[in-house]
Amino acid sequence: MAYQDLRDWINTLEKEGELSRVKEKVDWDLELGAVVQETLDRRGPALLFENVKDHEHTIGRKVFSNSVGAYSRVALMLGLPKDTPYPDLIRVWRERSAAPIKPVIVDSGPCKEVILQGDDVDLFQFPVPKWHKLDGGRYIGTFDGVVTKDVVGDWMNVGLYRQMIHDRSHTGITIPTGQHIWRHWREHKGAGKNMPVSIAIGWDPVLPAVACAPVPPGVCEYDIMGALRQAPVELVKCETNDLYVPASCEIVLEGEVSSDFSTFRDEGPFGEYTGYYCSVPASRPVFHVKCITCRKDPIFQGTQEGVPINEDHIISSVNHSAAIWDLLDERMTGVKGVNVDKSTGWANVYVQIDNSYYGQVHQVAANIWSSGLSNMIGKNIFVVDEDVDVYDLEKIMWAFAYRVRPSEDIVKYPGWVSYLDPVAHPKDRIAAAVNKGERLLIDATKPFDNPKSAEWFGLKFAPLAYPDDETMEKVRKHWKKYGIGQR
Ligand SMILES: Cc1cc2nc3c(=O)[nH]c(=O)nc-3n(C[C@H](O)[C@H](O)[C@H](O)COP(=O)(O)O)c2cc1C
Ligand SMILES: [Mn+2]
Repeated sequence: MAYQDLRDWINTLEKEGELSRVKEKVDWDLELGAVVQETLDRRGPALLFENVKDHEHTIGRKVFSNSVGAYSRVALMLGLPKDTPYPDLIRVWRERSAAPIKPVIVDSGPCKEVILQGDDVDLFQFPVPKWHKLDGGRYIGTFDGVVTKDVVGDWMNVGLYRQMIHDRSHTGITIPTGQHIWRHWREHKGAGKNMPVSIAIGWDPVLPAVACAPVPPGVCEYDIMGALRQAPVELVKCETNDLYVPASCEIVLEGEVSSDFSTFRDEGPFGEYTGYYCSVPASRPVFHVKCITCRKDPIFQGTQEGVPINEDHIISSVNHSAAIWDLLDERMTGVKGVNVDKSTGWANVYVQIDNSYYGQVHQVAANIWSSGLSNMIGKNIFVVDEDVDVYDLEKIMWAFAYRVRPSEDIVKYPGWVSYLDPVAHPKDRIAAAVNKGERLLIDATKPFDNPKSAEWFGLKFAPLAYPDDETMEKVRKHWKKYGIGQR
């Protein structure tokens, strides 16, 4: 059964032993971010901060974070047993998102319990953390859904784009080239219009999980959220624009982004998913908040980005692996597993193939690098055989150690890397959404064209020094009789 709202999700986490309530007073200014970081580093639970300094009497008093920072919680998000393995999460994500479920519109909902307009609009009514010391300000948009439409109004998009508070009613927002919000913004600019924007914070955990997922252009993320939760999203119309948000979400910010460059203000820097500060403060678009609606005693949700492995790396390893696998299946055959690596902030992608035709390895890299997804994903691509567990980094290193002949199997590809990748020095910055840099294909499969060798028992590659299947099968079947333990 789908989660009704953030509170339903928090209750479930608590029942499952996946939540800690922090009753101690915590400062929004750096302390809260550090507590979240330490919890992430300890692979700890989701956190509900109930007592945030300076916010004892504001409209919003609580902060929720580390929602899906463990695969056990991603499994719960999908209504699966907590111990569902990571590869199964990817499989379920792919299967469900292939059958979108359209949202339904309802008349009203809890997100309208409190409505602030005009001079009452005040973003400081919410306990928004300053996450890291070098951040340019308090970041209100870190794990939410930013809703926009194209000019015609046919395509509603929900993406996760960071926002920094400038003042009571303005945030700085990033609209990088190529992102779907950028397409909408460019259309509005072309039509000489400001772009309406609404931001939904705190709902079923699928909201940020899908907002940060690579959903194809033209597809509304609410349809995919419906598919993942196996129930349509109930949407309500915003007060001041034609955008729609989940009726039971905690907080909604409504307003618009101007297309006039003279309205831009400095935004950033911000600790990024690569684990570094790579975006300098720059003149960026401004979101003018004209109306805030929220629930009574709303819970603000956010996340700590930065050095992996954080919540965003966990959830995106699932949704990015699903997207890359979909892309490869569309373009080639024989892909058996995809792992967009959480520990490298998705720079490394490990792909398992059946190694059934010459060129297959190179096609993996060419297909990923030819896609726009490669701006952030897959700087380094490792391809392995079916006998190497693509979800086990130690096995990948073993394949790298013994199946790679550097001059043939390591291919350098010149081109671009994410503009958030510190391999590009600021002096060499090209400004746009990407930077100059090199990519790497590491072919860690058994060489395809080896002749058979008598020394290798008539095989093309040295046989594995591992007990034969038949004996292992027998031993496993009768494991208990050895009295060694259950594993
Ligand atoms: C915590 C977090 C913050 C993010 N911030 C930004 C951002 O500021 N700008 C951006 O372009 N993408 C950001 N992303 C990545 C986008 O959410 C992702 O590219 C998504 O696919 C964008 O939606 P779209 O495909 O509809 O454009 C962020 C992702 C996460 C998990
Ligand atoms: Mn989109």
